[in-house]
Amino acid sequence: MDEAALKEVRNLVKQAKRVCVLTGAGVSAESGISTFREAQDGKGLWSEYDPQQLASLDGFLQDPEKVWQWYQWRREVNQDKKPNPAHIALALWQQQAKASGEQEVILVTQNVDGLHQKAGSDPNAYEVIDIHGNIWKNHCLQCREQYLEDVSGLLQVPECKACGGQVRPSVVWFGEALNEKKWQAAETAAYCCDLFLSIGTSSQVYPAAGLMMLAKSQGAKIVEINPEPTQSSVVDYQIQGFAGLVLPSLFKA
Ligand code: BJW
Ligand code: ZN
Repeated sequence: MDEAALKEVRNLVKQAKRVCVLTGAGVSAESGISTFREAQDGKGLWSEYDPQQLASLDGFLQDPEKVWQWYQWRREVNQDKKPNPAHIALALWQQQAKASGEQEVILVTQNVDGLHQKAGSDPNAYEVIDIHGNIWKNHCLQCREQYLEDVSGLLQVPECKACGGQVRPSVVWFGEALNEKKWQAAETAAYCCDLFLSIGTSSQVYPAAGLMMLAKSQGAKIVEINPEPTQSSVVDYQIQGFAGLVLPSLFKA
């Protein structure tokens, strides 16, 4: 870890008034959840399938059962996973910032695993904005009604109670628009912040990857935390390391 950069970022963290944190799959890697790119590189079960094809409306329409079972398998693998020191450090930071009233820390996550929420980041207060949805929820493809039945172990696509349509996981697939309210809140957080932290994301998937540029255009300082830094030209401070190690050390007094 670059101690000099860490020291400078520690100061930025102390001084910032409005912070926007964007997290990606790398933040959950230390909880044992494989990242999207790892899955794409063929690690683990289902490796013969392309996640980019499975995580799409076309993929679902072509073979709903296959896509449904892929999500059921991921839910099963992820059900016992727990927040790691990165999730916990961020939740504590948010809580302390709120209590002090001196900082606003808004967390925008691309992760659908719900681990930020489990760590205590509060979705009701819009302190965590899950722009790609939540893998633990389902809704009807046709009428969008939420499906509240327990689906554990179910290998067939359930039918909507209201209209008989096909039930799908409440995540945002490729080619689908993000929830407008959530996306607006995320854009506002990026636009208004003076410090933007990009943690554990490859910054390849839009529109999330554009938030960093939006923050930069308004003069925010940009910090990236990733063991494999991206080549983004807008980053001011790159901290090469694992989120679960870097974040707790960032908030040390
Ligand atoms: C660590 C670590 C450790 C490891 N600590 N770090 C502009 C240009 C080009 C294309 C587009 C564009 N705008 C839109 C598009 C198309 C598309 C897109 O971006 N495609 C790209 C592939 C090019 N975007 C969309 O389709 C979006 N929709 C859209 O734009 O709609 C327009 C529209 C408007 C109006 C009407 C209709 C349509 C939707 C995107 C939805 C993304 N969904 C997914 C799946 C969610 C459900 C599921 O999980 O199954 O979200 S895709 C997948 O990628 C998932 C992730 O949230 C997302 C981002 O991935 P992330 O988090 O960055 O993970 P990785 O794996 O890529 O990276 C992990 C990183 O962690 C690595 O860098 C590691 O080094 C690091 N790491 N260990 C810290 N311990
Ligand atoms: Zn329905």
